[in-house]
Amino acid sequence: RPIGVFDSGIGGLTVVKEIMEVLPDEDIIYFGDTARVPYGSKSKETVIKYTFQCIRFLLEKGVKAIVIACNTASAASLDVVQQSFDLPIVGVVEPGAVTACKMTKSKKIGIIGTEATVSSGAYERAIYNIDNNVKMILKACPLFVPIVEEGWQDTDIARLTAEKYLGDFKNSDIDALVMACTHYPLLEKTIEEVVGKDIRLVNPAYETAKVLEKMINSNGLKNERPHKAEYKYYASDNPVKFKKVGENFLSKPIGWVE
Ligand code: DGN
Repeated sequence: RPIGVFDSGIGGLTVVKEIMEVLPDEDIIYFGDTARVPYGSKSKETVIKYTFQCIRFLLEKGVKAIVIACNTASAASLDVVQQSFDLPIVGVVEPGAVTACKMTKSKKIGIIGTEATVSSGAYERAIYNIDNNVKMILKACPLFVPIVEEGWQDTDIARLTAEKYLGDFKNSDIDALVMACTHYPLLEKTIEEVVGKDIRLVNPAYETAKVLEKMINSNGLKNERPHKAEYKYYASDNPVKFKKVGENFLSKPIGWVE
């Protein structure tokens, strides 16, 4: 049975990319809620409602585990959905927090994400659970999402926007910066140019894939039959754009989108 992954849109494919590397024998069904993106500016109640709907959609497709690739949806709803469904569900917040806590020496971490992620308090809670001596600076960077969706991540517009949002990080003593939004890994180069190489960028996607691996192993859900993994993609709107932009996120062709 496949692993189900969903996101508010296309961005979660940065997480799928890592899952494909870490778990090459697993089939994946991806759902991008492109009709209702962005989640980042919506209320917690609405994001929870959408998350339930995305999970039910994936359950109908027969998935054995679910990854909430969207930071906004993970931050708003992971606890609630884990209590409501009887299958392993992995979010991206805790893996991001774990990686950042491992990386920081100064015990000061920056976190950038959507408005909803930043105001949810989910990252503060996750990091305090690991190490309550860590200080955090959080900053919402909402314009990064449309910039990446336009494919403008390596342009002057991206650089100027990053300078405006992240200028303060340059003179702070943070040494790890969590890219707590699915789209930001595509801006990695630009962000690094702006904040400098002394600040290490944390992409929660890799650790998320490792957590998923552990979860499916410990639940006896690993696919033991080596085969060519199958990937299926569903989008709630505009599959043509999904395919075009998605191939950029995934750095490989997307065969089929429904
Ligand atoms: N996928 C969202 C996130 O990771 O927070 C970003 C896109 C959005 O809904 N704004």
